[in-house]
Amino acid sequence: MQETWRWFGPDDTVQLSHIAQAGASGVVTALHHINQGQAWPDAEVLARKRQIEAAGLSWSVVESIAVAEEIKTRSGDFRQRIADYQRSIEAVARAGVKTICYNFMAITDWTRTDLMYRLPTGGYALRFDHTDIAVYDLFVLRRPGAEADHPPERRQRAEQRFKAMAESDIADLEHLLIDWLPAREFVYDRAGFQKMLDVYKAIPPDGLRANLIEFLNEVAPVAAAAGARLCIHPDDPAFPIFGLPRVMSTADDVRQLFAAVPEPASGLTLCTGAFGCNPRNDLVAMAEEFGPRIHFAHLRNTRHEGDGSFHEAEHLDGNTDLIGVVASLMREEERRGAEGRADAIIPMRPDHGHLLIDDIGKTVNPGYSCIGRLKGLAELRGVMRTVAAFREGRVR
Ligand code: DNO
Repeated sequence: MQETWRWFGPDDTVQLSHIAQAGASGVVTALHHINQGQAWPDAEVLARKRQIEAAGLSWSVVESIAVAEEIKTRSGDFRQRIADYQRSIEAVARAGVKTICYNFMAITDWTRTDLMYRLPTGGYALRFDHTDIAVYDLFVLRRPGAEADHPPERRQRAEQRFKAMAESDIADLEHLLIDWLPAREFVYDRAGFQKMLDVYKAIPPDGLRANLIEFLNEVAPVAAAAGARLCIHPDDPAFPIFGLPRVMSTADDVRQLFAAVPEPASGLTLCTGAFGCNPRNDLVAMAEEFGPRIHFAHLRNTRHEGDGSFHEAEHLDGNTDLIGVVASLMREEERRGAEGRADAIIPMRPDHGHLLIDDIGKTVNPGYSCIGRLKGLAELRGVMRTVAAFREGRVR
C-alpha cells in the first residue's frame, strides 16, 4: 500500500517536511480555500501540486472535492454545481491526481462531541458521546420529533446532564456540532442548521440515495474518461444523527450503491474508523467483499462504549481487526497486480491520531496532530511489512 498523509494545505501546522520525515510518500489534500462547490481552476491545482512535489512528495489523493448541499438535495443551482464538480475532477486528473475522495453526508461532515478525551496514558483522543448528541438534539435544538430517535434511558441521561450544564458548556458543545472546521467546508449557526434539518425532513434515506446515484451517474463517467476514480467516504458516525438520512453507513449501503452504479470508477474509501464505530460493521468482511472497488483506505480504530458512544482507540487496538483489514487489502493488491490493473497499489493513510507529547497544547487540526499519526503510521507500517514478509514466505 502507498503510505500517505493528510495535509490541510499551507496553513497546516504539520508541514510537508514533517510528512517526509514521517516516511510517507503521498499527500492527501484538497484546495480547502476554494471548496464551496465551485470548479477548481487548473492553475490552482498545478500550483498546489508543484508545492507538494518540491517537498519530494507526490499528491496521491484529493480529499475531498466537497459535494454541495444543493447536489445532495437536488435543489437550487445543483446543475451548475454538478458541472463545476465535473470540471474539478477533470482538472485534478489532468494534473495526474487520479483518486478523489468525497462524502455524501447530509449537512454535517464527521461529528465528535469531545476533542480532548483523556486517555489513561495521559494523551487525548476524540470521542463521540451519544448522550451529548441527545442533549443538543432534545434540549438545545429542540428538534421536532427528536424524542423518537433516542431510547428512554438516553433521554433520561441527557435531561440530567443538560440540567447540570452551564451556558458555556452548551456553547462549547454547539460549536463542536455545527460550526467547526477542519475539513468541514460548510458551517452553520443554530437557525441555519435547523433550516437545513427542515430541508432534509422531506428527503428520506432512499431519496438521498437516489440523489447520490444520480450524482454518480453524472460524475463517474467523467472520472472514468479522465482515468480517475471516485471513492465515497462513509458516514461518520455510521448511524443516523439529528434525524438525518444516512446512505453510506453499512455494508448493505455499499452493496446497493455498487449495484446501482456498476462503473468501477465509482468506488469506496474504506474508512475503518467511520464504518467501525457501528458495531454491526465487520471491516475485514467489508474489505474482502468490496476489495476490487476500494480505491483508498483510512486506517484507524474505535472503542465502542456500549450506548452508541465511542472514542478513538490506538490504531491497533479497539474493536476493529486492523491487521485483518491490512492483510485483506494487500491480498487485493496482489490480485490487481496479477490482473495488470494500473491501480494495483492502494493508497492508505493513518487516519486521526491521539494528541500526544509535545503536540499537547499546540495549535493542531483535531485528530490530525503530528506525533499521534506518526505513531499510527509507524505501527501500520510494521503490520504491512510483516504481512508482506509472511506472504513472500520470508518468515513463518
Ligand atoms: C475526518 C475525515 C473526513 C473526510 C471526509 C471525506 O477525519 O475522514 O473529514 O475527509 O468526510 O469527504
